[in-house]
Amino acid sequence: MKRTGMTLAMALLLICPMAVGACSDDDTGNGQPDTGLYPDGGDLPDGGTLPDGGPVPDAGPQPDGGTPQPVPGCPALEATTGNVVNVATVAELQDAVNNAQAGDAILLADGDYALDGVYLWIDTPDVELRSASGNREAVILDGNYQTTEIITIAANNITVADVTLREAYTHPIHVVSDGADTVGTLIYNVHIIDAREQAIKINPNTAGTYPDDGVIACSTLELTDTGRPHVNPTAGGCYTGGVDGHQARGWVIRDNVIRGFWCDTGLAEHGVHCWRGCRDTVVERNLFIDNARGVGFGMATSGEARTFADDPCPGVSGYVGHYGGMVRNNFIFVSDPDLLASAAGFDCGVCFWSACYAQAVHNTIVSTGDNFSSIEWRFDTSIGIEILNNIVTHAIRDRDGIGANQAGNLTDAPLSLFVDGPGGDLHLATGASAAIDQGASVPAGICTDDIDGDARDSSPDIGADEVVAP
Ligand SMILES: [Ca+2]
Ligand SMILES: [Ca+2]
Repeated sequence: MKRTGMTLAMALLLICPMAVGACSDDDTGNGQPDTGLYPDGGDLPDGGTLPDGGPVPDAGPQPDGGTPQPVPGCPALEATTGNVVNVATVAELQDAVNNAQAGDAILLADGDYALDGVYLWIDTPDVELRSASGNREAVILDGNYQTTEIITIAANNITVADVTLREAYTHPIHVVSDGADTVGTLIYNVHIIDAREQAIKINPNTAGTYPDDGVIACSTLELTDTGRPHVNPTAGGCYTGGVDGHQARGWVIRDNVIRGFWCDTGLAEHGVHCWRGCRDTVVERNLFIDNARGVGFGMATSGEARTFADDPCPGVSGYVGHYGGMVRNNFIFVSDPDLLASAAGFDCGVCFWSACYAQAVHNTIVSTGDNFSSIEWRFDTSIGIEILNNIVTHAIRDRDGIGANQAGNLTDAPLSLFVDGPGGDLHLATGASAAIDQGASVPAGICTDDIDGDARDSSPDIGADEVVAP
């Protein structure tokens, strides 16, 4: 294991005008409204011992932020039909949120809003909070590491869209169920930069109520080299991550860019992590770049977790971290030499830890250096797992000998199979005959298109990209 000192200052090109994500726990007691004790997920367990992978291969030219990817599922959000409340100052914004009526659309004028401790607690249902221009980069809500949670969503059918959130002391967005279930959250075309903890956290605030059926789409969640030294060093040194969901059911996390969640010391939470009894999470068409861990379903083997009366995983009892769920058509890419040289390195791409009946289908997972597992599953509750048609540069690991339905996967794939393997364009190269048309048949309906929205043909290509004839 290696450590480095300072990270390189790398130019950050925003890949597409969209992204956000994360869920976890904290109890900072810093003067924001009493949200109760968020369930403590405990210290994040060690991701396992990294094997000695020998020298890191030459990654070639370093990416300048990755290659822009088309995002077919991200049209501009429709104009609001709500009752428009225009705001142009922090005071107006705070007043509009605190006095919101159901059906309000709070539209922010372009500008930089220095919150400096001001927070937005939305507990009225059917409220939109979005920029008037639709240009997320033109409306910046900046916590300056003084505001803990910039936006707390504690009511049904809340939309947050077309804005940038910077420098939250804890979570830029926190979705909670506060005395009742919170459903219908939409986080769309939001840019989250440099949270001190997880970028989007989802968890119950009151026992027996849950934050369910939300969507995080077309957003960018990122931790930059500038923000990384500000990460909360508790829980092993790197208490951050993208989306951190606890006990949440039915979330869809799609078409996002999630990048940079790692620390020199400690193991960051995943780019998307749902655990402690989450269910039916769908993670698709996302671009994960330079995260210590990509997607995690489950984590622990004991503790407080949500259970379901309808027995969603026959044959499993006791603590379960995640029920069902699909990880499909994602690119997961690591090339940052500083991440690769960090204490934790690139741990796992898709990580099912106490995740019953989870599916990883048609993902492309590439590291230009080491990677403990491209895909792994562990703990005896991880039954019924399906690993189908993934193309990965490293290993697929059944860590506890549980077994899984595996078909059509290509491991130890060379970078030459991709349009620009070292640079992160993970579309299949012309002539990638080891992958093109080489996938197994998958059950009808579980993966009918690819990361570009291209239809899968009758001979599916391995990985997230289906090559379509011009
Ligand atoms: Ca094909
Ligand atoms: Ca394609």
